[in-house]
Amino acid sequence: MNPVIAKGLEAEGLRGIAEKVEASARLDDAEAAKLYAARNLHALGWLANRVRERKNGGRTYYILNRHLNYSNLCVLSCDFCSFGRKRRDADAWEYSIEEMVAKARESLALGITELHIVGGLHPSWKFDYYERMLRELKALSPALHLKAFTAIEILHLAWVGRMSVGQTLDRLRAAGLDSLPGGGAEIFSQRVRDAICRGKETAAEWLDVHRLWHRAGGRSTCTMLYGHVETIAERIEHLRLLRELQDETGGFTAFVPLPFHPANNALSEIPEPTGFENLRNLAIARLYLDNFDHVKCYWINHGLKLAQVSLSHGVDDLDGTVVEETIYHMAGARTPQAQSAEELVRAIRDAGRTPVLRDSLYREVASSASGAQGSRLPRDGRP
Ligand code: V47
Repeated sequence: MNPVIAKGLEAEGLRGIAEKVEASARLDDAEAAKLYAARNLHALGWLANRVRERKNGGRTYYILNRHLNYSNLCVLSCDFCSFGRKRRDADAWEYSIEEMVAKARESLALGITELHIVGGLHPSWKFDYYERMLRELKALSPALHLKAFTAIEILHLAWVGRMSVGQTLDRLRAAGLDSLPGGGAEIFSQRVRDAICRGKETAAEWLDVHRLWHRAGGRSTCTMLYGHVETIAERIEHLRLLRELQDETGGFTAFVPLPFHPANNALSEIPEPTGFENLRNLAIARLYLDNFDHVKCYWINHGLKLAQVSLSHGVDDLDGTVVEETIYHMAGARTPQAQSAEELVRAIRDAGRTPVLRDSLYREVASSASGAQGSRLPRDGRP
């Protein structure tokens, strides 16, 4: 081990943890708290990088995807959210299925393989609207992967359709649903939920949706929205609940931390997490979530430059081209809405990593040798 790192680990009292990491032993909550107390990011990043390289070598994944936020109308009013609107608001929107199909068709022609579809909890759409949405999008191409509806939306659709969650998932799968995105988890602690999203479904309900989906053979991602009113202990509890469900089902493909964005919401007096905070959070997630194959740094909410640095702090996935993003841009994100495949590949290569174009299940589509090959997205990623 590099003597500077060894000294840093020693000074932070992390030698025992480093030995466990080397032995691929599981870290407990007290050890996670010790990692969160450490201030030597260099040493933390080095440790997380050991795990990243053991699991994924130098490979760094990216995907040609498009996000589609079908409506910002929402029956909830979460304090952290800058996206949700009521009917009376001038900037509320709802896409018709024809508009969604047109957007998807444009992006499909440019090489995307995945649509990431999420929106508010719409006040009046019926269940069959969502089924028709999936069916008509799938009809564009059976190979187009539909990653759609957070667990919170699934619970809303179950309520709208007067069905059990299992029946809801079955119906949506039959209409074309391929996987679930990880949004809506926020922080699992009920104290925090009561403080920032009163009335939203509980941790147990969020976890149950993913459990049912995994048991039926489905895959999903999971998230943690951090950097607002939660304590470090509550972050660790959140990670523990995800790790426990992953032990049980193995259905999560990746963990995606979401740093809080404070603009235009009811928590805007809270400053956004710093770069240091974001990097150490990614590194600690990599160290603690030993049963996850992938940790994703979503470049939209971390910035591409920090995302690039994260590739040596535990991260092995940057998400994708995205094309159109509203949730973070309404909350003050200063990143572009889209990234070309060429820019992602350049960022990955410049960080000394090997770009791997992946599909939604982390199967390789084309790798470093071909770089951005396969994408016909122009340089700014937009159609
Ligand atoms: O569900 C909303 C969060 C999520 C804010 O699964 C906020 O691969 C920070 O889940 N500040 C949507 N976070 C984004 C999301 C996502 C993104 C990329 C990849 C994947 C994946 C999932 O963003 C919401 C909510 O949890 N969110 N508002 C905010 N102001």
